[in-house]
Amino acid sequence: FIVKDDFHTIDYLIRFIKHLYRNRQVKVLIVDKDKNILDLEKRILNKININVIQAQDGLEALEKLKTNSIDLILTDLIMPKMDGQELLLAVREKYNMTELPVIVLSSDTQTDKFLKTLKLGANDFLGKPFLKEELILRVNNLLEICENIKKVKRQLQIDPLTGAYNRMFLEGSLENIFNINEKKSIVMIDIDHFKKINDTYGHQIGDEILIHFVNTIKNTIRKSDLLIRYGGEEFMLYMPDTTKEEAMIVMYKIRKNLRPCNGIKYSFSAGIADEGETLAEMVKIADRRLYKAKYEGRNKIIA
Ligand code: GH3
Ligand code: MG
Ligand code: MG
Ligand code: MG
Repeated sequence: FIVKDDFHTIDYLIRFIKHLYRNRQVKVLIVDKDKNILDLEKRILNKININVIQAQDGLEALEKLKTNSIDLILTDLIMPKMDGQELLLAVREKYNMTELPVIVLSSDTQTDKFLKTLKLGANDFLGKPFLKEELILRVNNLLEICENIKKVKRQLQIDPLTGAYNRMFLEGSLENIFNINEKKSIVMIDIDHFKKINDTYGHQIGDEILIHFVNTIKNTIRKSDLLIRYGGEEFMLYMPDTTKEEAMIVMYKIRKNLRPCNGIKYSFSAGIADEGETLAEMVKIADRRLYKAKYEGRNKIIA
């Protein structure tokens, strides 16, 4: 981040930016009908360690978007087949301004069409001909801003105490991931007699147990399994491609791996479901089984 002006020359600044991208695999989709401009943009961006994918019109750009992971689009406005404005509109149907930033380039910067792109979802624009330094600085600024926003958004979905996902993740991202046609299991987990642990040892120890519990689970589950802190000492495990019999095996493994924390022994109860049409329905079924596990004396796993 640039906080004070100790970049004595613009060359020094460009070298600094180049250094920022050396190990980052950032990819920019450059779109222009003119092959010479594409090659010029490619040379400039490659020089600061940014990779490029080229396209000569909007349609080709959309094709390239399907098969490449793109961090930013730099597009001309006037092009055959599909122009920059149409490309922008198509991109904005799928990606918002921080998911996929777009810079529009044009030689006719005074036209309505060019100015309007800013309202249609272009993050920035640049007139042609441009200074290579200006292109670099604008691309870099935009990438930094979007990267920071994405970081904040990811952070908002994480429970700060335990590092598990939180309700915001559950209600936003997980509901989008949910696919009725795929096999999966949901496990509702609740620590037994947690109030008593708090009352006996204090809330700080209670907090440490929550962290210890999450770490134990995370060390046992697969990378694709998602652990969400559902409420105080209640957690939900989302296990893709898993039957409830398979989920049961994992839960027994967690129980076996659960060591005392600060010398304090504790246990959990769990309910597992692999049936239900919606996420809410699956949660309801798993919840019923969790209550049964509690009712039957705790430290039980029911599917
Ligand atoms: P059961 O076996 O029926 O689940 O009993 P329980 O005591 O675990 O359940 P109960 O719902 O009565 O109590 C849950 C407790 O969890 C009460 C609440 O103060 C505590 N708790 C919730 N969030 C936190 C937290 O972030 N830190 C700590 N230390 N305690 C928490
Ligand atoms: Mg309770
Ligand atoms: Mg409890
Ligand atoms: Mg509870």
